[in-house]
Amino acid sequence: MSSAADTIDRDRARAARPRRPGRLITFEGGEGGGKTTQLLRLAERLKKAGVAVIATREPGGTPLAEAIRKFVLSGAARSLGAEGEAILFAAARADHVDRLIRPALDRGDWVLCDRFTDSTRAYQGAAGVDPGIIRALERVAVGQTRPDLTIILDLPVEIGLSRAASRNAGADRFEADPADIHRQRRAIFLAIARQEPERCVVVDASRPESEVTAAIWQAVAERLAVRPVRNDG
Ligand code: Z5A
Repeated sequence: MSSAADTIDRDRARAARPRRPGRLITFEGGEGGGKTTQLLRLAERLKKAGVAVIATREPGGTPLAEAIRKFVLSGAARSLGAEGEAILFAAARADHVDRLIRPALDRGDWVLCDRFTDSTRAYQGAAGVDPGIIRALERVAVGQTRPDLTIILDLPVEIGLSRAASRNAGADRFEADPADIHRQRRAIFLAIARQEPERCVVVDASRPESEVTAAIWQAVAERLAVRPVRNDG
């Protein structure tokens, strides 16, 4: 069990961020955009370029956060309401950042994360959670550990849902929502990209996989100054 002193140390670590040597790249967007596929491709490419890479996901990435993932995606937390689910996503994220992401960045690793804070803004935001609550939860969960680059994989909702359906046995808690909610989430992701262009790059994910991979590599190489070792898409 962690002590009060451990908690205070973690709070201090969140508040006072030294310039960290690693990089945090997040993949965001609606269902079926290819986040997992493209994250793994980028991880391989970066490894070939000599970068130490950690691939992870949200909700999840640590045993506690994976347990929260199972609970929330099963729909078991639905009766808590959208605010309650937002709190659970934030709790999972705090553990993920404290135990995996921040230590990796401090070592100088590059962390590639499948969904992060923008998913709470889009999914819980579209479900009606007040933006002030979302921002407060974000501060508590991540402190100063913010993405260096966010790739938003954008595509029409219908294409994304049909891709996700072809991959899954059944829709989870969020995939099963009406198309209108999916459209609102897409609009929020695009609004985030407009508001934070220095952090976000929107990639047209309706294109073939290799074209999407090439667009992502171009964004990473340009914005984070990685030199490609090979250029095989
Ligand atoms: N959630 C939330 O509400 N709040 C939060 O704060 C967070 C999350 C962090 C996590 O689900 C759920 O939690 C998520 C939001 C919510 N909602 N849902 N559902 P998840 O992690 O289990 O699933 P996901 O993130 O939604 O994954 P996905 O959208 O289903 O898939 P994807 O990772 O974007 O795509 P993929 O698995 O790489 O590809 C899907 C299929 O499409 C697969 O068969 C691929 O081979 C195919 N594919 C990929 N790219 C292409 C291209 N370019 N062309 C054709 N086919 C392709």
